[in-house]
Amino acid sequence: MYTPRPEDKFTFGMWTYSNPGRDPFGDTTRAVPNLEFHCRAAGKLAELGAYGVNLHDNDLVPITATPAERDQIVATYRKALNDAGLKVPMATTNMFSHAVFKDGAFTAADPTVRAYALRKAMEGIDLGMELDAKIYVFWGGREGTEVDAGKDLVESVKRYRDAFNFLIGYVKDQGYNIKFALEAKPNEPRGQIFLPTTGAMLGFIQTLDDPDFVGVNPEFAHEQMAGLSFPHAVAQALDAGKLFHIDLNDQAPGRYDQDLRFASVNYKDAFTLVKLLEDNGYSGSKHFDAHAYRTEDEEGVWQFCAGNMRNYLILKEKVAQFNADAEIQALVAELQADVDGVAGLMTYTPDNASALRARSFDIEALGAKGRKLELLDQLTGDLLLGVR
Ligand code: DIG
Ligand code: MN
Ligand code: MN
Repeated sequence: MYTPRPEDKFTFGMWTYSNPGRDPFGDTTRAVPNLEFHCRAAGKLAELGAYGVNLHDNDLVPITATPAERDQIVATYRKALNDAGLKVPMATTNMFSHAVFKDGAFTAADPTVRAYALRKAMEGIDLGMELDAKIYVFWGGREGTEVDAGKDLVESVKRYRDAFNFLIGYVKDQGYNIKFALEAKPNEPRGQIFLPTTGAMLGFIQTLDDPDFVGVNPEFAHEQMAGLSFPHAVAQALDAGKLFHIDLNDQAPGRYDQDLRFASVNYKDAFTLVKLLEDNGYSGSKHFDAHAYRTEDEEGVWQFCAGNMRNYLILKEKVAQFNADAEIQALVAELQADVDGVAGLMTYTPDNASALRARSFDIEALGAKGRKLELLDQLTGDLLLGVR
């Protein structure tokens, strides 16, 4: 039971399983990763049942590498992936580690930094294509401010848009089969990060020259950091046909970005999220953008990787149980029932408008009707806690 298989499409970023445990108050607690470790890790992840590995350009190729060194590294890693049978479904550019990006990349006030960011993104996209990635994520970790007076806030949105319009043009001219997914975060590492939520990203995408080319990559921790509901953000992305990728993890409210193991904190939100993905036939990667506790050794890291996938599969079974539970389903149906036959009146036609204006509503009776949500929530909790 709960054994992950490649067809589950579970993926891990190279930066997740190889996180060396450094934090703002302490040094590494695990080995700093090198190419040999990543090649070995490919086999280990395949053994655990993962489908693929995602990467930033510099997770694999150091920013200082020569073209010859780059080609050698890519060839070595491709062999390890092929031997392990792992895919690279998603790639992305690191535009947040090097000091050059300390005040942003696409929205940096310095135009030379913006120009360099475009070149680096084109090279990152080339690398992603070489590894047969289908989704290219953009997380603007440094795109923001501590001092709002330092940037024209409207011009910054325009610069962001110009960058994506440029890179979409590049991808089309190259004939690449890849789509973009934008990942929001409200803050950290910047005091304020531009386009802070998935909702903001969905609005921004509509201002691009080719909105169909771009979707979103919502992350559980990032919506929760903003005090928002991750399932609600994902539901809006699904409705818009824009859920191109997803970063799964967990997060305690009101904390820095903890990137905890999926469903290790918010079981009910994680259940709701898995129900959304499964009920709506989400077929993309289920990417765990998380890392093991700083306390763990390498064995603990593999237990962390296995735990992410195990938790998803346990909740997937709970969703099937919820959907098959006669009492729960009867209650859910009852709560949505169109007892007065008004559903057909709520698509605009002049007749429907007249019918609604002519109709009498007993709002006192409507307001007095119990919604049975205590019962539904208890039944759901019973199911999640394994007593139903
Ligand atoms: C952080 O949540 C970001 C970076 O790790 C990466 O750019 C992106 C891809 O999952 N998530
Ligand atoms: Mn995160
Ligand atoms: Mn992420």
